[in-house]
Amino acid sequence: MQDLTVVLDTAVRDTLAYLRTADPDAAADLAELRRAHLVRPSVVVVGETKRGKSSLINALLGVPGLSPVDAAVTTAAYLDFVPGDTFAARAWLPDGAEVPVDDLNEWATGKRRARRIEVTHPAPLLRYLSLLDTPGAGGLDPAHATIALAAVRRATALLFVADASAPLSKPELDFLAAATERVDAVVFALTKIDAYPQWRTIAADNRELLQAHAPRFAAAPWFPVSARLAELALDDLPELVEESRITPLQHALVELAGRGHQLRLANVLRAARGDLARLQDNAEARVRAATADAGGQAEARAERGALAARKRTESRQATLRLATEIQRARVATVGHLRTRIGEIQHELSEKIDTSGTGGLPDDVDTRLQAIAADVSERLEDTSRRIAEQILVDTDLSTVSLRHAVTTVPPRGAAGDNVLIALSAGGIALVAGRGAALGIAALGGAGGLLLPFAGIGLGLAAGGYVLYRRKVHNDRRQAQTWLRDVLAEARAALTDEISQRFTDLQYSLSVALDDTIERRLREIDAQIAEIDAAAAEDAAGRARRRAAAQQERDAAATRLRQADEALLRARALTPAPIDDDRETRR
Ligand SMILES: Nc1nc2c(ncn2[C@@H]2O[C@H](COP(=O)(O)OP(=O)(O)OP(=O)(O)O)[C@@H](O)[C@H]2O)c(=O)[nH]1
Ligand SMILES: [Mg+2]
Repeated sequence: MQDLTVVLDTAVRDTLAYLRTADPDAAADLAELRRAHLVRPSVVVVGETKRGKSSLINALLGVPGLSPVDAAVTTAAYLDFVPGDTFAARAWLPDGAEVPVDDLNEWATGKRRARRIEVTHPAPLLRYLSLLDTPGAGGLDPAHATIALAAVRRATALLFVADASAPLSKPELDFLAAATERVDAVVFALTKIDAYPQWRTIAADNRELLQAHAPRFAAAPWFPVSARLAELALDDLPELVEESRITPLQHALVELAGRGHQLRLANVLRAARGDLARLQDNAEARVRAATADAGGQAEARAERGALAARKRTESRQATLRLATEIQRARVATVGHLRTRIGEIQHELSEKIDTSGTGGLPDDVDTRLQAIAADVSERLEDTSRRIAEQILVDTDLSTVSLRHAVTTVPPRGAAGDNVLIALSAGGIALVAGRGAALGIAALGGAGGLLLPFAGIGLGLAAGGYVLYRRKVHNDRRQAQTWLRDVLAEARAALTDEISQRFTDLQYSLSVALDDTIERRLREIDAQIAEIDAAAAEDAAGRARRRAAAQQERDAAATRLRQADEALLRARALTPAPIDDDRETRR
């Protein structure tokens, strides 16, 4: 059987070649989409504190001590390991500023506070994927888990780290369940096997626990590893490499990264599918126009005219409905924010009364981060829902929607940008670094691209407030401080939310107008075709018919090829987002 990557690659190339003559605009957009889809896969390393996440990352990269490991101090920031010629690091501060990092240890362990740290390194594994080290989740403060989950949503795959000291705990299982709602591919690592000779029993226990609590992963492979042995091997005991068992895990991750590439190629094809179907339909209509007798032609013309009139009315209705939906969603989201801030206020106010003001700014900061992550997620879901609904309502889901919204600049370089990519074939999120670059890189695409930024900016504003104002030890003054800080943060976040909805409404209405306009032009062209055919003699009509038939067949061939490749992609890879729409066709 031919390799799936080759099948997909060939289908994408053939489709592009065909579209270059049949519809140059669509071809240009798809070519952009393919380029932008060369975005690298990212594996997010998650697990409870002290399970050995940072040590494992160092072992995988072959660089002891790269991600700071300390028995006493916890990883406190998100560390994003990306490829680069040399080792370098930079941090994003709570107020959004970007600074070079000289002492990674200080930053990573929270002595200096950063939202995110990007570390470039020439380690070979990073050529295939980037790795994100996260602060331990689960068991901890629930706010921490929310923030970790927000990072997880952006992942191509998860590397779930547990250690061999004990079977999976309840918080670990809960976190896994929440994390994998969004991410399909999970690789499990069982660390510290050098220290726990009974690790095989633990691995068996874990499999049973998964069978009971997360059956989807009952058969998932566990990779037993020892970062300690890997480090010794690098020192001067190379014979320990095998015993460290790091290599199989490295290979598995590279394989997974390769699969990400296939999935993305499939997404390009899925976007192209809408264009191919449209071209086939148009050619078919021209065949009919050249075939019909005089009576049939008059009928067809009347039908087309009525369709054009209906489209115009629908366009106005869709714009209205869009405005209503957006308004409703805005009110709901701001209401949700108010409730969440109220909860924090209540919780922390009680904490001041019972245990004083120690650590208050950190508490507020962590909770605001959690809220920002939560609200960002809501915003994304809402945007997708509205976009989908508008498309289905206006019967545009069958029309290739294409509009690049390049007017909105990427915000907050902190990597929390998301693109919502809508195409006739489905809806997907393009997230993280890729999206930040993608907004500029994707001049257009085989679908609608909605730039969407997380609300990191409002969050930064919240953080900034914290740094500007000093909290007092006096409890009454601390209560006032808490109220003021939360009020300011709420105002900043409310602004952000409103801005996002304004952006969304603008993007969607421009895209709607554009799509309907294009559809109307196509209908006009078809009416002109009917008129031209009517004016010709029988021989002329036959020629027209033959030409149209040839075009239709060419489109049909490409469509078949795309569908076959997509079918195979489905059989061999975990089901990507929104597959059922295609099956229904
Ligand atoms: N014996 C042994 N100890 C390990 C191994 N991997 C990590 N450790 C130890 O486990 C402790 C925690 O390791 P980290 O890598 O910091 O764990 P982490 O999950 O990143 O911890 P947090 O960032 O605090 O959540 C450290 O003391 C490590 O030395 C291993 O393979 N074998
Ligand atoms: Mg760590």
